[in-house]
Amino acid sequence: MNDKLATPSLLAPKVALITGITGQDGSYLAELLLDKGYVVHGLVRRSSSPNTGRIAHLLQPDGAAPPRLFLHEGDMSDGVSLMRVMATVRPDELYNLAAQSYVATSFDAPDYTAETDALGPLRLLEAIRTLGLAQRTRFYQASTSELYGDALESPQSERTPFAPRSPYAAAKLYAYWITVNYREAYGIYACNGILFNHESPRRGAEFVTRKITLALSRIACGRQGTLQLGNLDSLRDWGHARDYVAMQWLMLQQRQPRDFVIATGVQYTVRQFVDCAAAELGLTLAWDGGGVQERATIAAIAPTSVAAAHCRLGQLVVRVDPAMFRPTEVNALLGDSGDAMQRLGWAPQCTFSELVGEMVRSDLAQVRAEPAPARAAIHHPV
Ligand code: NDP
Ligand code: GDR
Repeated sequence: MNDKLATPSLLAPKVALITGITGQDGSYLAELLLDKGYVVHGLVRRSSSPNTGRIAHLLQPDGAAPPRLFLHEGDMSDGVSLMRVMATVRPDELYNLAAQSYVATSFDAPDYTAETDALGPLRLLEAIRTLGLAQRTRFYQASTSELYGDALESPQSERTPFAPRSPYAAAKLYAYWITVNYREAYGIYACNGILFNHESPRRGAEFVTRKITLALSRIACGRQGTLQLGNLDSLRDWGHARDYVAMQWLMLQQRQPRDFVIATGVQYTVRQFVDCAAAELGLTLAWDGGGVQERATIAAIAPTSVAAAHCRLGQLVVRVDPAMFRPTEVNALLGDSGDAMQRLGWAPQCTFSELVGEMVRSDLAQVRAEPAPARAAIHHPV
Protein backbone atom coordinates (compact mmCIF):
# COMPACT_ATOMS: atom_id res chain seq x y z
CA MET A 1 0.00 0.00 0.00
CA ASN A 2 1.38 3.42 -0.93
CA ASP A 3 -0.01 6.53 0.71
CA LYS A 4 2.96 8.86 0.14
CA LEU A 5 2.78 10.46 -3.28
CA ALA A 6 4.43 13.40 -4.97
CA THR A 7 2.20 16.33 -5.97
CA PRO A 8 1.59 15.96 -9.75
CA SER A 9 3.13 18.59 -12.03
CA LEU A 10 1.17 20.38 -14.79
CA LEU A 11 2.48 17.86 -17.33
CA ALA A 12 1.64 14.90 -15.15
CA PRO A 13 -0.75 12.26 -16.49
CA LYS A 14 -4.34 12.15 -15.28
CA VAL A 15 -4.87 10.51 -11.91
CA ALA A 16 -7.78 8.12 -11.34
CA LEU A 17 -8.98 6.46 -8.16
CA ILE A 18 -11.03 3.28 -8.52
CA THR A 19 -12.94 1.89 -5.57
CA GLY A 20 -13.75 -1.77 -6.19
CA ILE A 21 -10.57 -2.23 -8.27
CA THR A 22 -10.40 -5.90 -7.22
CA GLY A 23 -13.86 -6.62 -8.67
CA GLN A 24 -14.90 -7.60 -12.20
CA ASP A 25 -15.39 -4.04 -13.53
CA GLY A 26 -12.55 -2.54 -11.51
CA SER A 27 -10.03 -4.91 -13.06
CA TYR A 28 -11.13 -4.11 -16.64
CA LEU A 29 -11.28 -0.39 -15.91
CA ALA A 30 -7.78 -0.40 -14.39
CA GLU A 31 -6.46 -2.06 -17.58
CA LEU A 32 -8.21 0.52 -19.74
CA LEU A 33 -6.95 3.53 -17.76
CA LEU A 34 -3.38 2.21 -17.57
CA ASP A 35 -3.50 1.73 -21.35
CA LYS A 36 -4.57 5.35 -21.70
CA GLY A 37 -1.56 6.50 -19.67
CA TYR A 38 -3.34 7.29 -16.39
CA VAL A 39 -1.81 6.92 -12.96
CA VAL A 40 -4.27 4.55 -11.31
CA HIS A 41 -4.99 4.25 -7.61
CA GLY A 42 -7.20 1.51 -6.22
CA LEU A 43 -9.02 1.14 -2.92
CA VAL A 44 -8.59 -2.37 -1.53
CA ARG A 45 -10.24 -3.65 1.62
CA ARG A 46 -8.51 -5.74 4.21
CA SER A 47 -9.03 -9.45 3.73
CA SER A 48 -7.72 -12.51 5.52
CA SER A 49 -6.96 -14.15 2.18
CA PRO A 50 -5.72 -12.55 -1.08
CA ASN A 51 -8.39 -10.51 -2.88
CA THR A 52 -6.27 -9.07 -5.70
CA GLY A 53 -6.52 -12.08 -8.03
CA ARG A 54 -8.31 -10.15 -10.80
CA ILE A 55 -5.57 -7.50 -10.95
CA ALA A 56 -2.65 -9.85 -10.27
CA HIS A 57 -1.50 -9.51 -13.90
CA LEU A 58 -1.20 -5.73 -13.38
CA LEU A 59 1.01 -6.11 -10.30
CA GLN A 60 4.70 -6.96 -10.19
CA PRO A 61 5.53 -10.60 -9.39
CA ASP A 62 6.48 -9.80 -5.79
CA GLY A 63 3.10 -8.13 -5.27
CA ALA A 64 4.47 -4.59 -5.38
CA ALA A 65 2.63 -2.28 -7.77
CA PRO A 66 4.43 -0.93 -10.85
CA PRO A 67 4.96 2.83 -10.84
CA ARG A 68 1.55 3.75 -12.35
CA LEU A 69 -0.64 1.53 -10.16
CA PHE A 70 -0.98 2.16 -6.42
CA LEU A 71 -3.18 0.34 -3.95
CA HIS A 72 -4.56 1.87 -0.75
CA GLU A 73 -6.25 0.07 2.09
CA GLY A 74 -9.69 1.36 2.99
CA ASP A 75 -13.32 0.38 3.31
CA MET A 76 -16.54 1.91 1.99
CA SER A 77 -18.06 1.55 5.44
CA ASP A 78 -15.24 3.58 7.03
CA GLY A 79 -15.42 7.29 6.27
CA VAL A 80 -12.06 8.02 7.90
CA SER A 81 -10.20 5.69 5.54
CA LEU A 82 -11.99 7.14 2.50
CA MET A 83 -11.18 10.71 3.55
CA ARG A 84 -7.52 9.77 4.07
CA VAL A 85 -7.19 8.11 0.66
CA MET A 86 -8.98 11.00 -1.08
CA ALA A 87 -6.74 13.56 0.65
CA THR A 88 -3.66 11.61 -0.42
CA VAL A 89 -4.62 10.91 -4.04
CA ARG A 90 -6.71 14.02 -4.93
CA PRO A 91 -7.84 12.26 -8.13
CA ASP A 92 -8.92 13.88 -11.39
CA GLU A 93 -11.42 11.05 -11.83
CA LEU A 94 -13.04 8.94 -9.14
CA TYR A 95 -14.83 5.77 -10.22
CA ASN A 96 -16.97 4.42 -7.40
CA LEU A 97 -17.40 0.75 -8.28
CA ALA A 98 -17.11 -0.74 -4.78
CA ALA A 99 -20.30 -2.29 -3.49
CA GLN A 100 -21.87 -5.30 -1.86
CA SER A 101 -23.07 -6.16 -5.35
CA TYR A 102 -24.93 -9.43 -4.88
CA VAL A 103 -28.68 -8.81 -4.78
CA ALA A 104 -29.50 -12.07 -2.96
CA THR A 105 -27.04 -11.27 -0.13
CA SER A 106 -28.64 -7.86 0.36
CA PHE A 107 -31.73 -9.60 1.78
CA ASP A 108 -29.49 -11.27 4.40
CA ALA A 109 -27.25 -8.25 5.08
CA PRO A 110 -29.41 -5.16 4.41
CA ASP A 111 -27.68 -2.97 7.00
CA TYR A 112 -24.19 -3.66 5.66
CA THR A 113 -25.44 -3.26 2.08
CA ALA A 114 -26.79 0.20 2.91
CA GLU A 115 -23.53 1.18 4.66
CA THR A 116 -21.46 0.22 1.65
CA ASP A 117 -23.74 0.95 -1.30
CA ALA A 118 -25.68 4.01 -0.04
CA LEU A 119 -23.54 5.74 2.59
CA GLY A 120 -20.23 4.79 0.93
CA PRO A 121 -20.91 7.01 -2.13
CA LEU A 122 -22.10 9.81 0.18
CA ARG A 123 -18.78 9.62 2.06
CA LEU A 124 -16.83 9.93 -1.20
CA LEU A 125 -18.90 12.88 -2.43
CA GLU A 126 -18.52 14.56 0.95
CA ALA A 127 -14.75 14.04 0.74
CA ILE A 128 -14.72 15.74 -2.68
CA ARG A 129 -16.66 18.68 -1.22
CA THR A 130 -14.82 19.16 2.06
CA LEU A 131 -11.33 18.63 0.60
CA GLY A 132 -12.00 21.45 -1.88
CA LEU A 133 -11.96 19.08 -4.87
CA ALA A 134 -15.37 20.07 -6.29
CA GLN A 135 -13.79 21.73 -9.34
CA ARG A 136 -11.15 19.04 -9.80
CA THR A 137 -12.52 15.57 -9.18
CA ARG A 138 -15.02 14.05 -11.59
CA PHE A 139 -17.17 11.36 -9.96
CA TYR A 140 -18.68 8.24 -11.54
CA GLN A 141 -21.31 6.30 -9.59
CA ALA A 142 -21.99 2.65 -10.49
CA SER A 143 -25.77 2.76 -10.68
CA THR A 144 -27.82 -0.17 -11.82
CA SER A 145 -30.81 -1.42 -13.79
CA GLU A 146 -32.00 -2.93 -10.48
CA LEU A 147 -33.28 0.61 -9.73
CA TYR A 148 -36.16 -0.08 -12.15
CA GLY A 149 -37.41 -3.16 -10.28
CA ASP A 150 -40.44 -4.53 -12.08
CA ALA A 151 -40.68 -1.49 -14.34
CA LEU A 152 -44.02 -0.55 -15.84
CA GLU A 153 -42.46 0.24 -19.21
CA SER A 154 -40.08 -1.69 -21.43
CA PRO A 155 -37.41 -1.01 -22.53
CA GLN A 156 -36.14 1.12 -19.64
CA SER A 157 -34.41 4.44 -20.35
CA GLU A 158 -33.09 7.40 -18.32
CA ARG A 159 -36.72 8.58 -18.11
CA THR A 160 -38.26 5.38 -16.70
CA PRO A 161 -39.38 5.74 -13.06
CA PHE A 162 -37.50 3.75 -10.42
CA ALA A 163 -39.18 1.08 -8.25
CA PRO A 164 -36.46 -0.87 -6.35
CA ARG A 165 -37.25 -4.44 -5.26
CA SER A 166 -34.35 -5.34 -2.92
CA PRO A 167 -32.26 -3.78 -0.13
CA TYR A 168 -29.45 -3.62 -2.72
CA ALA A 169 -31.59 -1.63 -5.15
CA ALA A 170 -32.92 0.64 -2.39
CA ALA A 171 -29.36 1.42 -1.27
CA LYS A 172 -28.31 2.10 -4.87
CA LEU A 173 -31.34 4.39 -5.24
CA TYR A 174 -30.02 6.58 -2.42
CA ALA A 175 -26.60 6.61 -4.09
CA TYR A 176 -28.17 7.60 -7.41
CA TRP A 177 -30.00 10.59 -5.94
CA ILE A 178 -27.16 11.76 -3.68
CA THR A 179 -24.94 11.83 -6.79
CA VAL A 180 -27.52 13.98 -8.59
CA ASN A 181 -27.87 16.17 -5.50
CA TYR A 182 -24.12 16.86 -5.11
CA ARG A 183 -23.99 17.70 -8.82
CA GLU A 184 -26.82 20.21 -8.49
CA ALA A 185 -25.95 21.59 -5.04
CA TYR A 186 -22.16 21.92 -5.32
CA GLY A 187 -21.45 21.90 -9.06
CA ILE A 188 -19.45 18.67 -8.84
CA TYR A 189 -19.04 16.81 -12.14
CA ALA A 190 -20.88 13.74 -10.85
CA CYS A 191 -22.83 11.25 -12.91
CA ASN A 192 -24.58 7.90 -12.80
CA GLY A 193 -24.01 5.06 -15.23
CA ILE A 194 -27.21 3.02 -15.07
CA LEU A 195 -25.68 -0.22 -16.20
CA PHE A 196 -27.62 -3.35 -17.06
CA ASN A 197 -26.13 -6.76 -16.26
CA HIS A 198 -22.65 -7.23 -17.65
CA GLU A 199 -20.58 -10.36 -17.39
CA SER A 200 -17.21 -11.83 -18.33
CA PRO A 201 -14.89 -14.69 -17.38
CA ARG A 202 -14.03 -12.51 -14.33
CA ARG A 203 -17.62 -12.45 -13.06
CA GLY A 204 -18.09 -13.59 -9.44
CA ALA A 205 -19.04 -17.29 -9.26
CA GLU A 206 -22.31 -16.62 -7.37
CA PHE A 207 -23.91 -14.62 -10.22
CA VAL A 208 -26.15 -16.73 -12.40
CA THR A 209 -24.15 -16.52 -15.66
CA ARG A 210 -20.85 -17.58 -14.15
CA LYS A 211 -22.55 -20.14 -11.95
CA ILE A 212 -23.96 -21.70 -15.14
CA THR A 213 -20.77 -21.62 -17.24
CA LEU A 214 -18.67 -23.02 -14.39
CA ALA A 215 -21.16 -25.76 -13.43
CA LEU A 216 -21.81 -26.89 -17.01
CA SER A 217 -18.05 -27.00 -17.69
CA ARG A 218 -17.63 -29.19 -14.61
CA ILE A 219 -20.55 -31.41 -15.64
CA ALA A 220 -19.07 -31.78 -19.16
CA CYS A 221 -15.78 -32.92 -17.56
CA GLY A 222 -17.54 -35.34 -15.21
CA ARG A 223 -16.63 -33.24 -12.15
CA GLN A 224 -20.15 -32.22 -11.01
CA GLY A 225 -23.60 -33.83 -10.85
CA THR A 226 -26.42 -31.35 -11.37
CA LEU A 227 -26.72 -27.57 -11.47
CA GLN A 228 -29.38 -26.14 -9.15
CA LEU A 229 -30.94 -22.83 -10.15
CA GLY A 230 -33.76 -20.53 -9.04
CA ASN A 231 -36.03 -18.53 -11.36
CA LEU A 232 -35.39 -19.78 -14.91
CA ASP A 233 -37.92 -17.35 -16.43
CA SER A 234 -36.06 -14.26 -15.28
CA LEU A 235 -35.20 -12.04 -18.26
CA ARG A 236 -31.95 -10.06 -18.34
CA ASP A 237 -30.15 -7.77 -20.79
CA TRP A 238 -26.61 -9.18 -20.63
CA GLY A 239 -23.55 -7.40 -22.07
CA HIS A 240 -19.77 -7.75 -21.74
CA ALA A 241 -18.02 -5.95 -18.87
CA ARG A 242 -15.16 -4.81 -21.13
CA ASP A 243 -17.60 -2.87 -23.35
CA TYR A 244 -19.26 -1.30 -20.32
CA VAL A 245 -16.14 0.01 -18.55
CA ALA A 246 -15.25 1.88 -21.76
CA MET A 247 -18.52 3.74 -21.25
CA GLN A 248 -17.68 4.54 -17.63
CA TRP A 249 -14.57 6.37 -18.85
CA LEU A 250 -16.42 8.09 -21.70
CA MET A 251 -19.03 9.45 -19.29
CA LEU A 252 -16.34 11.36 -17.39
CA GLN A 253 -14.87 12.92 -20.58
CA GLN A 254 -17.94 14.99 -21.58
CA ARG A 255 -18.39 18.78 -21.27
CA GLN A 256 -21.40 18.36 -18.96
CA PRO A 257 -22.12 15.56 -16.49
CA ARG A 258 -25.13 13.47 -17.41
CA ASP A 259 -26.63 10.12 -16.42
CA PHE A 260 -26.76 7.33 -19.03
CA VAL A 261 -28.34 3.91 -19.43
CA ILE A 262 -25.89 1.31 -20.74
CA ALA A 263 -27.37 -1.89 -22.15
CA THR A 264 -27.44 -4.07 -25.25
CA GLY A 265 -31.19 -3.75 -25.94
CA VAL A 266 -31.63 -7.54 -26.20
CA GLN A 267 -32.97 -9.81 -23.45
CA TYR A 268 -32.81 -13.54 -22.75
CA THR A 269 -34.13 -15.82 -20.02
CA VAL A 270 -31.89 -17.68 -17.59
CA ARG A 271 -33.07 -20.87 -19.35
CA GLN A 272 -31.83 -19.54 -22.71
CA PHE A 273 -28.47 -18.74 -21.13
CA VAL A 274 -28.25 -22.35 -19.94
CA ASP A 275 -29.12 -23.67 -23.43
CA CYS A 276 -26.54 -21.43 -25.09
CA ALA A 277 -23.79 -22.44 -22.63
CA ALA A 278 -24.70 -26.14 -22.98
CA ALA A 279 -24.54 -25.84 -26.79
CA GLU A 280 -21.00 -24.40 -26.49
CA LEU A 281 -20.08 -27.64 -24.68
CA GLY A 282 -21.75 -29.84 -27.31
CA LEU A 283 -24.84 -30.61 -25.21
CA THR A 284 -28.49 -30.26 -26.26
CA LEU A 285 -30.88 -30.14 -23.32
CA ALA A 286 -34.54 -31.20 -23.06
CA TRP A 287 -36.66 -29.26 -20.55
CA ASP A 288 -39.69 -30.68 -18.82
CA GLY A 289 -41.87 -29.97 -15.80
CA GLY A 290 -42.60 -26.37 -14.83
CA GLY A 291 -41.99 -23.94 -11.96
CA VAL A 292 -40.17 -25.63 -9.10
CA GLN A 293 -40.54 -29.04 -10.86
CA GLU A 294 -38.65 -27.93 -13.97
CA ARG A 295 -35.63 -30.01 -15.02
CA ALA A 296 -33.28 -30.33 -17.96
CA THR A 297 -31.79 -33.60 -19.16
CA ILE A 298 -29.30 -34.33 -21.96
CA ALA A 299 -31.07 -34.97 -25.29
CA ALA A 300 -27.99 -35.03 -27.55
CA ILE A 301 -24.20 -34.96 -27.22
CA ALA A 302 -21.84 -33.79 -29.97
CA PRO A 303 -19.52 -36.78 -30.57
CA THR A 304 -16.31 -34.73 -30.66
CA SER A 305 -17.06 -32.67 -27.52
CA VAL A 306 -15.40 -33.05 -24.09
CA ALA A 307 -18.82 -34.04 -22.78
CA ALA A 308 -18.90 -37.12 -25.04
CA ALA A 309 -16.39 -38.85 -22.74
CA HIS A 310 -18.14 -38.00 -19.47
CA CYS A 311 -21.90 -37.51 -20.06
CA ARG A 312 -24.74 -39.78 -21.12
CA LEU A 313 -28.10 -39.27 -22.80
CA GLY A 314 -30.95 -38.69 -20.33
CA GLN A 315 -28.57 -37.47 -17.60
CA LEU A 316 -30.13 -34.87 -15.29
CA VAL A 317 -28.25 -31.59 -15.70
CA VAL A 318 -30.41 -28.79 -14.26
CA ARG A 319 -32.92 -28.82 -11.44
CA VAL A 320 -34.85 -25.93 -9.86
CA ASP A 321 -34.19 -25.32 -6.17
CA PRO A 322 -36.97 -23.25 -4.53
CA ALA A 323 -34.45 -22.01 -1.92
CA MET A 324 -32.84 -19.96 -4.68
CA PHE A 325 -35.88 -17.82 -5.35
CA ARG A 326 -35.63 -14.28 -3.93
CA PRO A 327 -38.18 -12.76 -1.54
CA THR A 328 -38.92 -10.17 -4.23
CA GLU A 329 -37.71 -10.75 -7.78
CA VAL A 330 -36.97 -8.41 -10.66
CA ASN A 331 -38.57 -10.44 -13.43
CA ALA A 332 -37.58 -8.62 -16.60
CA LEU A 333 -35.00 -5.99 -17.55
CA LEU A 334 -34.34 -4.55 -21.00
CA GLY A 335 -32.33 -1.37 -21.54
CA ASP A 336 -32.67 1.45 -24.06
CA SER A 337 -29.20 2.97 -24.59
CA GLY A 338 -30.38 5.38 -27.29
CA ASP A 339 -29.03 8.42 -25.41
CA ALA A 340 -25.56 6.88 -24.96
CA MET A 341 -25.43 5.80 -28.60
CA GLN A 342 -26.50 9.21 -29.86
CA ARG A 343 -24.55 11.50 -27.50
CA LEU A 344 -21.46 9.40 -26.79
CA GLY A 345 -21.25 7.34 -29.98
CA TRP A 346 -21.20 4.18 -27.91
CA ALA A 347 -22.38 0.75 -29.05
CA PRO A 348 -21.79 -2.63 -27.43
CA GLN A 349 -19.29 -4.76 -29.36
CA CYS A 350 -19.87 -8.24 -27.90
CA THR A 351 -23.01 -10.26 -28.74
CA PHE A 352 -24.80 -12.58 -26.33
CA SER A 353 -23.47 -15.76 -27.96
CA GLU A 354 -19.91 -14.37 -28.08
CA LEU A 355 -20.16 -13.52 -24.37
CA VAL A 356 -21.43 -16.98 -23.43
CA GLY A 357 -18.80 -18.62 -25.65
CA GLU A 358 -15.95 -16.65 -24.04
CA MET A 359 -17.15 -17.50 -20.53
CA VAL A 360 -17.58 -21.21 -21.30
CA ARG A 361 -14.16 -21.52 -22.97
CA SER A 362 -12.52 -19.81 -20.01
CA ASP A 363 -14.28 -21.99 -17.44
CA LEU A 364 -13.64 -25.18 -19.40
CA ALA A 365 -9.92 -24.36 -19.45
CA GLN A 366 -10.02 -23.63 -15.71
CA VAL A 367 -11.81 -26.90 -14.90
CA ARG A 368 -9.45 -28.95 -17.07
CA ALA A 369 -6.49 -27.39 -15.25
CA GLU A 370 -7.92 -28.28 -11.82
CA PRO A 371 -6.46 -31.42 -10.26
CA ALA A 372 -8.82 -34.41 -10.51
CA PRO A 373 -10.84 -34.73 -7.29
CA ALA A 374 -9.38 -37.20 -4.81
CA ARG A 375 -11.42 -40.38 -4.57
CA ALA A 376 -13.46 -40.50 -1.40
CA ALA A 377 -11.87 -42.75 1.19
CA ILE A 378 -13.79 -46.03 1.48
CA HIS A 379 -15.04 -46.70 4.95
CA HIS A 380 -14.86 -50.40 5.87
CA PRO A 381 -17.19 -51.26 8.73
CA VAL A 382 -15.56 -53.72 11.10
P1 NDP B 1 -17.94 -7.07 -7.94
O1 NDP B 1 -18.78 -7.69 -6.90
O2 NDP B 1 -17.17 -7.94 -8.89
O3 NDP B 1 -16.87 -6.09 -7.26
C1 NDP B 1 -17.21 -5.31 -6.15
C2 NDP B 1 -15.96 -4.62 -5.64
O4 NDP B 1 -16.30 -3.84 -4.48
C3 NDP B 1 -14.84 -5.57 -5.20
O5 NDP B 1 -13.59 -4.99 -5.50
C4 NDP B 1 -15.05 -5.62 -3.69
O6 NDP B 1 -13.88 -5.97 -2.96
C5 NDP B 1 -15.39 -4.17 -3.44
N1 NDP B 1 -16.05 -3.97 -2.14
C6 NDP B 1 -17.17 -4.57 -1.67
N2 NDP B 1 -17.48 -4.10 -0.44
C7 NDP B 1 -16.51 -3.20 -0.12
C8 NDP B 1 -16.26 -2.39 1.00
N3 NDP B 1 -17.07 -2.41 2.06
N4 NDP B 1 -15.19 -1.56 0.97
C9 NDP B 1 -14.36 -1.54 -0.09
N5 NDP B 1 -14.54 -2.28 -1.19
C10 NDP B 1 -15.60 -3.10 -1.21
O7 NDP B 1 -18.88 -6.07 -8.77
P2 NDP B 1 -18.83 -5.64 -10.31
O8 NDP B 1 -17.43 -5.36 -10.67
O9 NDP B 1 -19.63 -6.60 -11.11
O10 NDP B 1 -19.68 -4.29 -10.26
C11 NDP B 1 -19.05 -3.04 -10.01
C12 NDP B 1 -20.10 -2.05 -9.54
O11 NDP B 1 -21.12 -1.90 -10.51
C13 NDP B 1 -20.81 -2.45 -8.24
O12 NDP B 1 -21.06 -1.26 -7.54
C14 NDP B 1 -22.12 -3.05 -8.72
O13 NDP B 1 -23.12 -2.90 -7.75
C15 NDP B 1 -22.39 -2.19 -9.96
N6 NDP B 1 -23.14 -2.81 -11.02
C16 NDP B 1 -22.73 -4.01 -11.55
C17 NDP B 1 -23.39 -4.56 -12.63
C18 NDP B 1 -22.99 -5.86 -13.23
O14 NDP B 1 -23.79 -6.44 -13.96
N7 NDP B 1 -21.78 -6.33 -13.00
C19 NDP B 1 -24.57 -3.86 -13.23
C20 NDP B 1 -24.88 -2.60 -12.60
C21 NDP B 1 -24.19 -2.10 -11.56
P3 NDP B 1 -13.45 -7.53 -2.76
O15 NDP B 1 -12.77 -7.93 -4.05
O16 NDP B 1 -12.54 -7.48 -1.60
O17 NDP B 1 -14.72 -8.32 -2.54
P1 GDR C 1 -28.78 -9.72 -10.70
O1 GDR C 1 -27.76 -10.88 -11.11
O2 GDR C 1 -29.57 -10.06 -9.50
O3 GDR C 1 -29.52 -9.35 -11.95
O4 GDR C 1 -27.77 -8.55 -10.28
P2 GDR C 1 -27.77 -12.45 -10.80
O5 GDR C 1 -26.86 -13.04 -11.81
O6 GDR C 1 -27.51 -12.74 -9.38
O7 GDR C 1 -29.29 -12.88 -11.09
C1 GDR C 1 -29.87 -12.73 -12.38
C2 GDR C 1 -31.23 -13.41 -12.41
O8 GDR C 1 -31.04 -14.83 -12.39
C3 GDR C 1 -31.95 -15.39 -11.45
N1 GDR C 1 -31.43 -16.67 -10.98
C4 GDR C 1 -30.33 -16.86 -10.23
N2 GDR C 1 -29.41 -15.97 -9.80
C5 GDR C 1 -28.36 -16.46 -9.09
N3 GDR C 1 -27.41 -15.61 -8.68
N4 GDR C 1 -28.22 -17.79 -8.79
C6 GDR C 1 -29.13 -18.71 -9.22
O9 GDR C 1 -28.99 -19.90 -8.93
C7 GDR C 1 -30.24 -18.22 -9.98
N5 GDR C 1 -31.29 -18.83 -10.58
C8 GDR C 1 -32.00 -17.89 -11.18
C9 GDR C 1 -32.06 -14.34 -10.36
O10 GDR C 1 -33.21 -14.57 -9.56
C10 GDR C 1 -32.11 -13.08 -11.21
O11 GDR C 1 -33.43 -12.85 -11.66
C11 GDR C 1 -26.61 -8.26 -11.06
C12 GDR C 1 -25.53 -7.73 -10.11
O12 GDR C 1 -24.34 -7.58 -10.82
C13 GDR C 1 -25.93 -6.39 -9.53
O13 GDR C 1 -24.84 -5.85 -8.78
C14 GDR C 1 -26.27 -5.44 -10.67
O14 GDR C 1 -26.68 -4.20 -10.16
C15 GDR C 1 -27.36 -6.04 -11.54
O15 GDR C 1 -26.91 -7.29 -12.04
C16 GDR C 1 -27.69 -5.16 -12.74
